Amino acid sequence: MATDNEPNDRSDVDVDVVVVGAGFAGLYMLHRLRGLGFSTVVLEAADGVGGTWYWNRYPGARCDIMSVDYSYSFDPELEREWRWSEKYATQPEILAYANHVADRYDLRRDIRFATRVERATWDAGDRRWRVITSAGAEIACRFYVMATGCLSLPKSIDIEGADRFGGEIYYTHHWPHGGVDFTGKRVAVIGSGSSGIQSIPIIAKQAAQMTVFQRTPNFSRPALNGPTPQAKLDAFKADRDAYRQAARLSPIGVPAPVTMVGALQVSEQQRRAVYEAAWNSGDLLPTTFADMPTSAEANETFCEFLREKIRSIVKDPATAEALCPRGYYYGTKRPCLDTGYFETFNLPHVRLVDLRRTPITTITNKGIQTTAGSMEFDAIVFATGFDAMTGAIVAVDINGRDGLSLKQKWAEGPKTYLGLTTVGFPNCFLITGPGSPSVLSNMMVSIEQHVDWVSDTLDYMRRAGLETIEPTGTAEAGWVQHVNDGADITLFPQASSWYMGANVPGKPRVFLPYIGGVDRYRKACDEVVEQGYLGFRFEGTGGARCNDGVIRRVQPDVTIVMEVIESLRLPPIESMSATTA
Ligand code: NA7
Repeated sequence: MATDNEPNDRSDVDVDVVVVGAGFAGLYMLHRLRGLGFSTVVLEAADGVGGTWYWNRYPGARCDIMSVDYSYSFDPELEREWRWSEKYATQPEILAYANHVADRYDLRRDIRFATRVERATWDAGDRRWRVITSAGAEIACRFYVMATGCLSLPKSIDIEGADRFGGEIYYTHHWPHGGVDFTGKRVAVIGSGSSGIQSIPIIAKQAAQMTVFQRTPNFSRPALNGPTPQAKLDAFKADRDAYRQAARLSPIGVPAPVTMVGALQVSEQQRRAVYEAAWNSGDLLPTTFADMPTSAEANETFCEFLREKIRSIVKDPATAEALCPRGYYYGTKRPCLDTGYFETFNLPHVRLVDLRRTPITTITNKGIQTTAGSMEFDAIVFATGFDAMTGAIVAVDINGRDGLSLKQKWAEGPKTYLGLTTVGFPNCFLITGPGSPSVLSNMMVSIEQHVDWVSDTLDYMRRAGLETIEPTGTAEAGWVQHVNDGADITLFPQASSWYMGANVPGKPRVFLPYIGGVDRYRKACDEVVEQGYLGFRFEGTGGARCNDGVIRRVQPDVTIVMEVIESLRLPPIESMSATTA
């Protein structure tokens, strides 16, 4: 890893763009903006690049989208020179890739490391953002880009007594760089999401005793990690461009067959064959049946198949039953891929505590107390998740036009146009923000699409002499409605998931990502541009204009129905009256 990361630069500067975050989104954003000749500063809280892959160093951390897919596509040379060693790369390998990219494109010189953004304020007079960093610097910029990731702000530990524990405490999202040796220790892990499911089998191999505190059981299937499947490599090598394009035009950002067949349209035998193939695919998002996200009855057939698998693996029937997910439908909470997760519960030194039956009452100096009694531990690992999608954005004190605070604006749930912009915050962009496919897709594909859209927009504005861009209220309201309508025809809103904000006490229950698919979403973003930036208002020295409109619906055949409500061409700024300002 490079060591020339410059921490805490205190100098005040004035640049075209400030980007917050040096994860995969921030790195590519910087690369694109530099290529277009925009002066750019990236502000990063960590002392290295990689974002989520910098922080989440827990044992077993790896991606669960195949690495061939979970990598940049913007430069064929980069693709040619980088070889992933496994189908699902480990966190160290993904972090090495992020560092390779930072070095290869000489990105570090524009990144201020160990620098947290504390406040960003729109200065309407100057038409610039003023960004205050933890180092005390003020950076002025025309455009402000939040590339802060969807799962980057950890959820506060909401368990009584957590600060009383006298033993070792670890958080999967903030793991010690030197690793942890659990040999001979009595270890508790709280949480059975992806981080828990990936780390528990590995920690269990070291620990003398291991106790898993599970609130909600999760659906998980074997990752079957190993070399990248030859068929995938062949398809990729045969025609790289076609492969990448297929990913961009797929529902989830990974080339995969799409089915129109419903689970209840086929015989039980045929259904089982599809489910067995899914189980043996080692693929997070295998193609099963078209009605899986929308039909409770169809979805339940897969849920029961997966429960049967758990029962067939876990020897103790009571433990197996406690591990069986119930009360929500497959996919409506983020499913997992694992390596020996359920098998771990067959080990004699591993036990499961079902918090639905015996909730934690408090954490004590020596361990954890549930309604069933107290247990003592040497170490507690918190794998309790994130304030997803909005947490990291509103953690920064962002103030837009007329002093409007983003946190206040989003108090009842995020409101965006395309998940990219929000009314009241001119020249502010969100990479993979709420209301975009983001976490329901291969993040790399969604990141590249957003970064390209923002870069192209900034380039267009410069050429057209436009200084500010902001969505209209009509466009934003229409998009929010469209995002909600999409979610409401699925089973997703029924689950208490982080997609719904339900994991964070007090967070409004709103479906956060866009469920219409990467393909339709891309089409919508492209159409917005083709229709003269439908739903955006621009101002600049050359005048102001607004093509107000709304995306009415995105049809299944990927046509977008858009309606232009009114097209306004406003006079140059110098002569603009209060009604047009
Ligand atoms: P997740 O998926 O949000 O999992 C967090 C887990 O911690 C989940 O099982 C939670 O149960 C559990 N949790 C959270 N708070 C508590 C309390 N107070 N008591 C007991 N259990 C609790 O986060 P991950 O880090 O595992 O994964 C995040 C994403 O990263 C993952 O989806 C992939 O996209 C990669 P709950 O389900 O809320 O009942």
